[in-house]
Amino acid sequence: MIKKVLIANRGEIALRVIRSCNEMGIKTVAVYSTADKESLHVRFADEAVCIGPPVSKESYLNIPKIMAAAEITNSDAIHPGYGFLSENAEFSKICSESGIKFVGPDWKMIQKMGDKVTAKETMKEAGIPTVPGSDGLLNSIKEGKDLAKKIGYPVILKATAGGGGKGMRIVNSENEFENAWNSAKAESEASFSNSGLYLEKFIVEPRHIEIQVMGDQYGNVSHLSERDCSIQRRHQKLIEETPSPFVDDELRDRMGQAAVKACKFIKYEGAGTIEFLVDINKNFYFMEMNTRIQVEHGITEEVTDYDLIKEQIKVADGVKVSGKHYYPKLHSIECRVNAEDPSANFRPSPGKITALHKPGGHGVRVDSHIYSGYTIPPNYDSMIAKLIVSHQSREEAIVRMRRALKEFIIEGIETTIPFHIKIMNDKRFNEGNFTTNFMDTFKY
Ligand code: MV4
Repeated sequence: MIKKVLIANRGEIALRVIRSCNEMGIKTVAVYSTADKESLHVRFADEAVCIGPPVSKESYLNIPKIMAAAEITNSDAIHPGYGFLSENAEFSKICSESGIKFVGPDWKMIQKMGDKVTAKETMKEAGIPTVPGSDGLLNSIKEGKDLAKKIGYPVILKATAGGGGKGMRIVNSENEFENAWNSAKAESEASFSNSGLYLEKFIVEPRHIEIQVMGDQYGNVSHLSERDCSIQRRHQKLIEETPSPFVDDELRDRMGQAAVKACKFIKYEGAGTIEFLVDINKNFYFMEMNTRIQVEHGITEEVTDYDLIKEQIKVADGVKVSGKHYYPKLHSIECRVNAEDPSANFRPSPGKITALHKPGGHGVRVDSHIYSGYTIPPNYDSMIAKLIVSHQSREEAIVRMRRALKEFIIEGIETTIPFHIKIMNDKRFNEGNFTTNFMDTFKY
């Protein structure tokens, strides 16, 4: 039985995990860097252990320090949150070898899905649609050019170790191929110490639509419908919503069934997300699988009334998943509030919050670790709050989001709130007429 969980993370997600543990009667252990001494996750956990200096490599990414903290506090399990060590196969392996339950899939699963070529091959075997492209890694420029000619330009080169757009190049014609190849290879090597590239047909103006899944230790899998994450900037999501304005009941069932089939094929345990690219004709293609809880999980919780963190911990403890599927009963939208200045190219804006008013009222959820007087350290991700609103219809949810954004007062730093207000008033956003290219033409 899991009685004590160590949370190997910080900020809002650490707080989020603590909240579910509290409701489950599970004790919590926070770990923190010296920059986070005054953080709420430290205050609200039952115990807290300092694991090092502000720089992540020496604290939140330092596996020996975290394992030591788990040992001295007698923790039964570690929840990794998102980012940091959440998709680190080595960490998951060390946890299991130390008799500490990693809340998430085993290390082999993390490794398999972390290598994009292996993940794609596996999904192909499972019968999930994938984008036409190379069979595994490309061995030479010539092989790439020949294949691109066969498939037809534009094509896209991707890093097998990639994610987040690193090592990725769109190639519009053969004369661009060599330069794209060389820069993608160099970037992959520099970022991941792995220069392996593969090639795909480039899907023009796709939507990024992902399916939330939950699998158990016995092969049962439930899906919890989709999230539309098409509104991104430089591969950072800005706004997510569910249901997607582009997904009808028929497409939802097809994508949900594909995601479940994929998870059953790989015997997936825990919370996961299957990311799809969806083209204008409603064809969908497997893109990546995330083997962690994601930032945007909250909107799914709001529309399905399902606590994903509680279920993650239950599954880690050997509890079964029902195998039934969950469909949106409401419409939910999330705006990520970042400590960034949208009028200065989203430049980070850390510092002290001198005054704060969080919005409230019916259908408003704010997941955040900030408080009045809190100083945002410059060392970590700039997301400081997730503003989530829900309502019966998309139209009403947008109205509610505008209202909540206007109520949200954060003084002392710049935030992305004014930018979100602008999007909530944008014609194309309101029509649900957007793809991953939305930000290319959006003028703030
Ligand atoms: C694509 C694509 C179009 N066609 N693959 C971006 C990050 C990485 N996860 C994969 N990405 C893309 N892959 C094919 N075959 C377009 C993108 C893409 C994108 C995807 C989702 C959300 C935002 C994006 C922004 C630019 C490109």
